[in-house]
Amino acid sequence: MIDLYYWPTPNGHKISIMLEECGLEYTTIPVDIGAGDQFEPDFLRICPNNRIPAIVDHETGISVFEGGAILMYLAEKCGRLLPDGQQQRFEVLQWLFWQAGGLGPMAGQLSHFVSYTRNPVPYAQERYANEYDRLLAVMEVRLRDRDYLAGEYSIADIASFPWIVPYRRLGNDIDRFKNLRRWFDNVKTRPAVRRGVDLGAEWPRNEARRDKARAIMFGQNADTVLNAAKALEK
Ligand SMILES: N[C@@H](CCC(=O)N[C@@H](CS)C(=O)NCC(=O)O)C(=O)O
Repeated sequence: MIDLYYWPTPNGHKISIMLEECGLEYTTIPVDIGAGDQFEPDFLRICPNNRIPAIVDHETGISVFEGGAILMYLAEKCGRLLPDGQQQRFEVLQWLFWQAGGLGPMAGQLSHFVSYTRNPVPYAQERYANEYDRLLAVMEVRLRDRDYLAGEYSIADIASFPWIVPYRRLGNDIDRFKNLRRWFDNVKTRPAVRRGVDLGAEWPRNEARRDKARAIMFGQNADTVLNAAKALEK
């Protein structure tokens, strides 16, 4: 049995989708990031980065944080969505790391400056909007002659999909990108993807707009981490 430490956000969806694709049994443990659950000692022992998602696999005793690492772990566990052959494996891994180091962080910052900042910063908004736009075009070109990022459907597609979902809110329009649109529609209609995205959809979703949540999520610095670590020592 796997424990999934989760909140219904794009990074959370990567793992709920993956668990559904693999058909693995799991228990969902909500980590309300707007209420500060990411600083609870039990969670920090698993994820010192105070960010969801994380998993604990009770069969092996292994815990993993960081979406990309969790996807690799689960793919190895279920023997699917990350091929064994070296060339195909690195086709997938390069796009997985592209998502983790590019699409995810850029879309995340864009989301912050579009939806959460109280003081609009046009330079920041434009900078991240342009970068998100550029990354969508990278996908568009890549998908010209293949159905999925690494040829076959893989953890690279699962990692990328949740950050394309909010394209409208992020001020983009993927109808401009015919191949990306086709890919998006194909991934979106997979039953496991639907189930993964639906997990916790009915939970409160506007946490970052509430004052308390804003202070918790957007007021973090080194002291936040050092103080939380002190509490762990007790
Ligand atoms: N690089 C991490 C990013 C995880 C992440 O940013 N998670 C957000 C939710 S989408 C979070 O837990 N935020 C809590 C906070 O900001 O305190 C991953 O891919 O797992």
